[in-house]
Amino acid sequence: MRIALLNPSVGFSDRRKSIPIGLAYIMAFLESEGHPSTGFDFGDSTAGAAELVERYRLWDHDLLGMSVYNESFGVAADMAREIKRRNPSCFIVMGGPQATATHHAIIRGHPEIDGVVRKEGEHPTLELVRCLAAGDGLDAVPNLTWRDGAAVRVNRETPAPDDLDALPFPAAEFVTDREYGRLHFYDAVRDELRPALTINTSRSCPYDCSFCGVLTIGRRYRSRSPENVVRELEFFRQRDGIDYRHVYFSDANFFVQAQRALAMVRALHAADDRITFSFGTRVNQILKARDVIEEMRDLGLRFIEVGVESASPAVLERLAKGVGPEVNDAAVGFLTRIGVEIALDFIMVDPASTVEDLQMNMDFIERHFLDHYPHEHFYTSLALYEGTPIREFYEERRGKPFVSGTLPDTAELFEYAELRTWWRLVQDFKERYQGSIDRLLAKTETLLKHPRAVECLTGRTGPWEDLCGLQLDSVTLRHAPVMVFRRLVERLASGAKPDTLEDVGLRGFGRRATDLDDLIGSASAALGRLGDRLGLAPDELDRALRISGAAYQ
Ligand code: B12
Ligand code: SF4
Repeated sequence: MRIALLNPSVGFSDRRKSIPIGLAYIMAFLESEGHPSTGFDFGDSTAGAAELVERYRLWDHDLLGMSVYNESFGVAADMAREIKRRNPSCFIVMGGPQATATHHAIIRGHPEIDGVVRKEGEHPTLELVRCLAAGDGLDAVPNLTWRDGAAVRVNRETPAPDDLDALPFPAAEFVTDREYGRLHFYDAVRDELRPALTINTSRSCPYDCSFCGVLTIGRRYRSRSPENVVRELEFFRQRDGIDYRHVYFSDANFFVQAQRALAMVRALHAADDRITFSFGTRVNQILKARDVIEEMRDLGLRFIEVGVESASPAVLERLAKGVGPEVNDAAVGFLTRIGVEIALDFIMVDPASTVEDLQMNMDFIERHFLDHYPHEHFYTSLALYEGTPIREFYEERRGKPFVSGTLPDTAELFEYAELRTWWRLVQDFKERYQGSIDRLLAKTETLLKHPRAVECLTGRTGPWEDLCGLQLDSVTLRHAPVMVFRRLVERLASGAKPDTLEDVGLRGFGRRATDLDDLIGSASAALGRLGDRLGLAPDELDRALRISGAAYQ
């Protein structure tokens, strides 16, 4: 049987690119049961559905499974239609968080899709393969929702696997149309770029955050053993011939049980004491086990992706975080004090946010010095994933449902005019300036680390004063977004109605108090001049940036 598993495009490139882990698990499981498959990862492809179907002969399979995010459902359905047009007998099945949440509606409304496997996919997909290969009916396939004539059939559910150690490691290769380089981690502590691996050590999460798509996949938290996780690292090191030195734990919530998490990293450290690692978790858990976090730091913990989400009590309540802003402050303060980096999960605005909520968020970001880089959290908004309580909350509030299969457009959801202005102007800033600021900061950082620049700076020789000037300008550029957004939020709070960024104020930046456009222009010119004076080839900075890309993103 010709089987393919595919990750459709979400329409943009995710910089922290790893293989689609869920699909890799299913592929490895099928393989271990004698059913090899081909993987396709078009997660950040910009090519059209028909083009990809044709170029990779996606129609030429007996079974094609797609992993569907809310963001990718539309593209996935387009691909399914195209595949069916070319080969009506290809069985198309969807899985993943979005498909699980909307299984019934998909089968009812999309004749091009034959089935949806709800929740965890390994065992149900194997049963599906067996039934299709044997020409049996589909009644016996657990977790499958499928079309039986005019009826939608929702098969019984099988419990998700308890023993995660029994699953084969997610070893699968993916064909992709946009080559993504190997995953890296830039270790600022040792100023070193390290080959990195993503490992998932547990499934689900026992919390109830109202916006979280993880919960649609199942609520039962389960964990792997530390030994099994260490074996996975060794397995991939051997398979790839790469000395992976950083582990990104991709668990929805790695720190649910502090002692479990500690056992995991102690085992990794015992296997290789050069290993560093990072994970995501909640603020209350960090505070409950500060001693464990400190021990983990000593064992190589470099950063935690912290689910702060908001600094407003009202928004935190809507998001059902179960913590107040003071807990966020305490956790972030603690991590900063002990020297563990923070990757902030932050939702700057949700549809019912007010200017006061915005002010609290801006205060939080500035209070903890999280305003300089990356600037992503200024641009985030709540995504209303299907199957989540917060989506239902806003449907009730509006008195009508959102269109199934789509994410509502943020710009159209705001309940207050000030927030609509905020969103419009912040997006305008992003479009006009953020790309140039990112590129300039990355290049400046690369230039200032170049041995010839370091020599000038430390010896006060050559163009060292100009290098210092560039350094100062880059500090201003780092803070430019927060300066503009602070001005914006204050103007909105005072009742003003700025129409453009110019009304907000794009003047008075840096040592020469220039316009933002002038500052960007003069810093770029200085960068070029300094490159010449240091004798760097014109593309040397671009090359260095490409190599160390992960470090500055
Ligand atoms: C790590 C992670 C990432 C990583 C790596 C993801 C990857 N490539 O696998 C990165 C950072 C790249 C990432 C990116 C994104 N992510 Co993400 N991610 C996660 C996270 C935290 C863990 C994923 C993981 O390791 N899962 C473990 C595996 C074993 O589980 P699984 O992926 O769910 O797969 C199982 C089932 O879902 C099912 N299944 C999945 N696909 C299929 C397909 C078929 C055919 C079948 C039968 C079954 C099946 O079977 C799998 C095995 O049991 C999850 C939350 C979570 N815990 O799932 C969010 C999560 C999946 N991500 C989410 C989102 C939205 C995204 C982005 C769109 C974010 C964005 N807006 O930028 C991008 C899209 C990536 C892309 N281009 O493909 C949402 C999805 C919500 C939704 N309803 O759509 C989640 C649920 C988090 C959330 N916000 O609530 N993500
Ligand atoms: S703690 Fe994280 S994974 Fe758990 S429910 Fe909340 S957002 Fe989801």
